[in-house]
Amino acid sequence: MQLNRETIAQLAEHLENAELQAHDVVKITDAHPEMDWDDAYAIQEEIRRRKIARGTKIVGLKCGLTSYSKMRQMGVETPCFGFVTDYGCVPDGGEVKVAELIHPKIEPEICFVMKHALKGPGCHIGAVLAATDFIIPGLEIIDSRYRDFKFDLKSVIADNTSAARFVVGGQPQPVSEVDLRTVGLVMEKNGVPVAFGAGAAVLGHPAAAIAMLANHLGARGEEIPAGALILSGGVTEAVAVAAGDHINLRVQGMGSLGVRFV
Ligand code: OOG
Ligand code: MG
Repeated sequence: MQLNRETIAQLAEHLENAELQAHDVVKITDAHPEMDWDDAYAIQEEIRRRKIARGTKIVGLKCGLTSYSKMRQMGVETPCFGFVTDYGCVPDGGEVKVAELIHPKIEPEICFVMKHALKGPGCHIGAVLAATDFIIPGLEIIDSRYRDFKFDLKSVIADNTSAARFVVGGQPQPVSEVDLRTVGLVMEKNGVPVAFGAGAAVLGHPAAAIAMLANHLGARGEEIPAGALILSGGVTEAVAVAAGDHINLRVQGMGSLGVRFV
């Protein structure tokens, strides 16, 4: 750790205020170039603590930057992990108010719901599949608090990996019913297909993202709890959205889900 407790608390407040007031900020590594990975996750942890203290419920975990499309789009090379909240959960077919966000983008994801807890180190896709209750399609609405969505990995980790809103829906399936590498998906914006992908875009197999999360938490003495919902990461590049847009996601053998921006 390079930053002291006061700086971590101050940066968490700064980033969370930007989220709650929907205004952008410059990336925090500009003023704190010395900050390290532990500082970045400590700031995210402090944002989480602030939310829980205010009565917010943490309803799931997320993996980010797990596909090469996303890594290339954002100019980073390593996955990152964050959390999703009760107020971020939008029902299938529901509305997202763009006035509450800065510059939202949307991306298709495969979500896992765990039957058993999972603890690294040494977690692999076999352990993930054995511990999974079911998988379900999802859409994540990301909204980096950084100006023009420009950041480095430490800044985005501190900013809870741009988490803003998410939708799960469609047809849940047991992992035995789906080839998670070849499962295809199409995301449509206002009826026009705009992004296409297959599960293998996420680290070769989306369960590999969940294994990485378990190993990341294990190194910190934590685990993925039984029952957890986990977003495994955007399969394609994220697509910018504005008021009036409607997004629909179709996932092979797993139905479809949608969301409207107002
Ligand atoms: C970081 C969040 C990435 C994903 O699924 O890759 C993410 C960002 O691109 O702003 O949620
Ligand atoms: Mg995502």
